[in-house]
Amino acid sequence: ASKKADASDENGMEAENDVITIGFSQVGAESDWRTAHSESIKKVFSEKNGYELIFDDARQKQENQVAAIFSFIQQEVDYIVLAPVTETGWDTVLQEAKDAGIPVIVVDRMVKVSDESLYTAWVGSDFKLEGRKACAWLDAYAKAKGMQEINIVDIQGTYGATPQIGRTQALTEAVEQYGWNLLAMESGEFTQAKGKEVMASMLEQYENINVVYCENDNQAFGAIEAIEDAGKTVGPDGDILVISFDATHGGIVNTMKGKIVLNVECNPLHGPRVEDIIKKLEEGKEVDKQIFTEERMYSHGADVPVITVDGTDYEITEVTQDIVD
Ligand code: GZL
Ligand code: ZN
Repeated sequence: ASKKADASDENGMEAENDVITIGFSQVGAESDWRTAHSESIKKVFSEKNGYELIFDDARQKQENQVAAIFSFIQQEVDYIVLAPVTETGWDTVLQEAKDAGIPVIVVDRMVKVSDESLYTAWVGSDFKLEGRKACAWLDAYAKAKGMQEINIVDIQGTYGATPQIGRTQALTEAVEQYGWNLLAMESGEFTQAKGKEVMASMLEQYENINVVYCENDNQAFGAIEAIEDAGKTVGPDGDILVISFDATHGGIVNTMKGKIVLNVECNPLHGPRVEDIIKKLEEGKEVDKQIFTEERMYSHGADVPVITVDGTDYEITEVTQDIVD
């Protein structure tokens, strides 16, 4: 435990079960998904649960995350939890944590390091599978609705973030496989404002867009605003179909309304999984290096109730009012 957390009980004895101090370096607060993610960690690592959480919001800048981790090392925290903004550039600071004997648990996006022992475990999603599920659904949906052609644009997430890499790769492979027209790809940095800006510029360049692949809900919210500002409509009976990821509350509400036709869940509730890892480490037990979270799909309407990716079936839940409540 860090020095200041080494509180001793009233008669001066060393408190037998020390508070466990966690340094958490969070990407930022760029999206609703990120807010839910932070809440999940804060809820689990509360004082009443026997933890001291030091939370740092890096405002999507890697240098702020590196500084936070160095500070956690100085404070001699027991564990470091890192939600890396992008995959590369972590070797030096993670080597410092390793030299200080502080286990690092990576959550959400992945780190690309020269030595895998620089982190103890990773909890997150299979982002490429998320993208492949979305594309398999779109192919089935287009066939069910008799769509003659797919003229699609990709509003990408933060370049170099694992979800951006995975979701984009799934789309580019699907474009080849299904013969779609990929008109443009550009990053909306996972934010609503940038997503709106990117959508508006794409609409100026292409008048035949009929599908927008948004790599998170906040970008989808921005894209919907831009599409409607341009006098076009979204939805199954509109000009443009919007596909999104995260399945946040706002994303689900928009899916119920049909403004989003498919929403692929990206589960933000990593708190319990991280606590499970820390408890095992405290007991000196082995932990899995990678833990993937289970994720569902939500659609407007029930045109495509199930899809298959790599021989596995994935059911799609139609969003009706009772799902939203
Ligand atoms: C995915 C996460 C992404 C979300 C976005 O696990 O890294 O970052 O999809 C968030 O909403 O900004
Ligand atoms: Zn409808």
